[in-house]
Amino acid sequence: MITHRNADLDAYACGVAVKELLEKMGVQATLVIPEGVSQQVRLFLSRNSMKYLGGDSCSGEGSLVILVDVSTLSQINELREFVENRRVVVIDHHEVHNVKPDLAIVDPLATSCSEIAALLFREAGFEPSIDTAKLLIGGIVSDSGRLSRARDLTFEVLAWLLRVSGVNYQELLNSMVTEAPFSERMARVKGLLRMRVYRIDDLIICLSNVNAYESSLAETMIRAGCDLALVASEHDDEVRMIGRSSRKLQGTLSLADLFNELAQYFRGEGGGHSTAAALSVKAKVDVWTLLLKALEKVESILGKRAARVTD
Ligand SMILES: [Mn+2]
Repeated sequence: MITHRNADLDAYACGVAVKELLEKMGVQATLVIPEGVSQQVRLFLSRNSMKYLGGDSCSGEGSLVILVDVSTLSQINELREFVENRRVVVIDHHEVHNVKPDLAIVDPLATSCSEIAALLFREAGFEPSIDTAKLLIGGIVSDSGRLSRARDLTFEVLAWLLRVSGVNYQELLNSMVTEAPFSERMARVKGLLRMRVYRIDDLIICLSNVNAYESSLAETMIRAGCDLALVASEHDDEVRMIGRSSRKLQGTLSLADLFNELAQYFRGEGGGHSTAAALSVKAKVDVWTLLLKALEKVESILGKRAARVTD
């Protein structure tokens, strides 16, 4: 059984659960995780005192390969060859892309691969071990955006997992809290100190610069109440800017358009989505020149002048 490389909690949980289910049914299974698990999984395992159950290479034996949470073969690196000569089962909540399985257990409406694995357990009439239940709950919670993308079946299967395992949900959630590293928190705080704020009617537009953790800062600015957060940064031979916007700007200002225009103006490369975009300029441009030019473009798109906010 193989997960995508650098498995996240959902992929790892799903892999462990399917392995356990197969073993309960009398089938031998090995879990292979290309490049090991992510930092998130390592933290989860150590906080819950769990053993890591993955390996990183396939023995030549197994006749059947199960891919869990793998949507394209490029996610499993050099194991592609191993997979190509064997019968393949796919268990996933993504629509399958370039994998041609002999059997697909794919449910794009499921929040996570873990949700599918938990449903398989329940349908097969088996109960997962406590550790596996913890992993599955963690996988569902993390891949569903803390249940914001849950469907009714998600709650049903979560309730079932909690009941059969006796896991304490609050304690489990606490074990998933992560704190940003010192350097990231410091970058955000410095970025907030340097922030220049403008308003156009009831829109709050915020500009700042940091040289690392730009998106972390931009997201912090949006959470603090900015409708538009533009963060510029200087790197070796380029200047970059990223933008994030609040829901309120949707339909009024597309960051993809704004950043395209700025890319043309500064002869850089830019683009993105309507609420998140990035620009890279390979020239010595002052970060504030870039930010204030962006503000000017925003004023012209909205057809109004921005007023600087000071205390
Ligand atoms: Mn997933």
